[in-house]
Amino acid sequence: MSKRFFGITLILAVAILSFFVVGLLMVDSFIQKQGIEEEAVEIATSVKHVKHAAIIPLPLNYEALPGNFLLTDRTTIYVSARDEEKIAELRRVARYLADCISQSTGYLIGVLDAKDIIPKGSILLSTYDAEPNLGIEGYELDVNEDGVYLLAVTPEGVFRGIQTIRQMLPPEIELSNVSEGVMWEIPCARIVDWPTYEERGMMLDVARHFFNVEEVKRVIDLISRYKMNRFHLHLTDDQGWRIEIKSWPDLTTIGGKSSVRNERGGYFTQEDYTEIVNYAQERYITVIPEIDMPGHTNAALASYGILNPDGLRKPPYTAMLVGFSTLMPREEITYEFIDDVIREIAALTPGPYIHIGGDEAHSTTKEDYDYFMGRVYKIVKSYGKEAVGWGPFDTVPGIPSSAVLQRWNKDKTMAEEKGMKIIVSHAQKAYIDMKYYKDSPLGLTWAAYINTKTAYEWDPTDYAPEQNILGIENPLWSESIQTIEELEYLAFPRLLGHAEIGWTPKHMRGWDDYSDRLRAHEKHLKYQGINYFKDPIVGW
Ligand code: TNX
Repeated sequence: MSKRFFGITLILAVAILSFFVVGLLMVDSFIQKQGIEEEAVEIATSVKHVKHAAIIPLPLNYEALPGNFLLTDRTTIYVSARDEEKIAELRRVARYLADCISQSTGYLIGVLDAKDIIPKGSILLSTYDAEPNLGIEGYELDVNEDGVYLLAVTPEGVFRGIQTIRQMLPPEIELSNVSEGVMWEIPCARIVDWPTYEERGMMLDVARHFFNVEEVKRVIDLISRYKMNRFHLHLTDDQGWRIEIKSWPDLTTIGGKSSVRNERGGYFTQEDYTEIVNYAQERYITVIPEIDMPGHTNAALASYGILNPDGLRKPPYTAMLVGFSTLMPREEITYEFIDDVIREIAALTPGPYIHIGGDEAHSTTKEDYDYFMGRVYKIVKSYGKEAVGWGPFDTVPGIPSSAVLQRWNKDKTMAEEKGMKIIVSHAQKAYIDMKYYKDSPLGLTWAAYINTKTAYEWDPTDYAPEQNILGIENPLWSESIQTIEELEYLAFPRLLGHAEIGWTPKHMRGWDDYSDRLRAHEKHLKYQGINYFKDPIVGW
């Protein structure tokens, strides 16, 4: 073989080899590229693009605009207000939003005071120059591609607006751990929103079965998500006394032990109660404590013999039927006792109300009932609070127009005549301790079966004249529930409908639209870890 031939062969061989190598590399890179593309397709399909927001309660004005705001790890929350006090409060509210965002996005969101112009991609929370007609809880929310601007008259209004923002984000925002691969978009929109009724609340009965501080905090947190602003704690009943009264310690050492079927007793120390009140206050929720009297008092009568006609303690009561017990309306010791209880509770309660019960006092004559409620009313006033009571407390001559009636049935009433304010809690619609359907595993049935649609399709004006209505409240009595999961099963999703009835004007509400939004909101419920009832009527 000549040298030359060998040279050519070598060149050819190298050329062929290189051709193969390059070819192989190309194929490989093609495969790799395809892999990347496949991956990209995968990411793209897992990326959540929010097209429209399903907000509950429905905002008063919602104008959808093209585009999205994208939340990133560079997003900062700015606050601005006229005075230092409001700025400090807004910083706290901003921190709350930042924490909500951080836990699911993994972004460390900073909070800064706004100076002049804020950078693109930021969120601004401001009480600067808001329209006064937004009221205490109203807000204006502008979302565009450059930023999110939330404006309100008060930090409370900003807090309510933040709940709207959270619902506009992808549902993964609700998760308590970091979620990868989500585009944290908020659809561009302009919202101007405020509530129809001043009070929108929930009542939790901790007397029939006890719920502890952590569980109660969770409930408060959940109701705040739907812009509720009142939390009524039913603290005492025949089956249990749940609030420490330092001057009458046996109320909790004895009365705190029992519960329905003795399944779950317990009580709040005054420190516990204060922790609950503060937690609620941070969410702009007013706690309304209830001491139910003169009936529903067996737990007190079981704690102190001195409150009974024969001087002997009653046995604890663990069954469910009520209406048999009564404090002694004509004995001064009763009022000394009540004075102590109301004084201690009033001192722990920053809100303006104390609920004094007054329902189902079947063992008290009407004359005694009137005398009793009139005196208790004066005690409440003497500690600077206003009284709320269940019907028929409004029929008592000594109850003036400034007191508030909580109306739960259609019994004869004097509230309208007196010009009293009314909280509407009609048992056949608003009692979320009722079963959804005949075969529901939890709940009572005496008032009605209330499915999600029935719970939604009513209006406060069906039960009281518009000018008297202060708001609405959902009582959750706890005879049939003992755990937070059971509590959530009865409360959700019905509570969302009530939140909307209290917030959104009647003419804007309709089941078809609401159930569409509820379906779209389902993942938000799921990712909040709520044990909601998958009511078939919603179309789930
Ligand atoms: C009625 S309505 C009650 C409560 C019960 C509830 C059960 C009213 C003010 N009182 O004592 O727990 O029904 O649904």
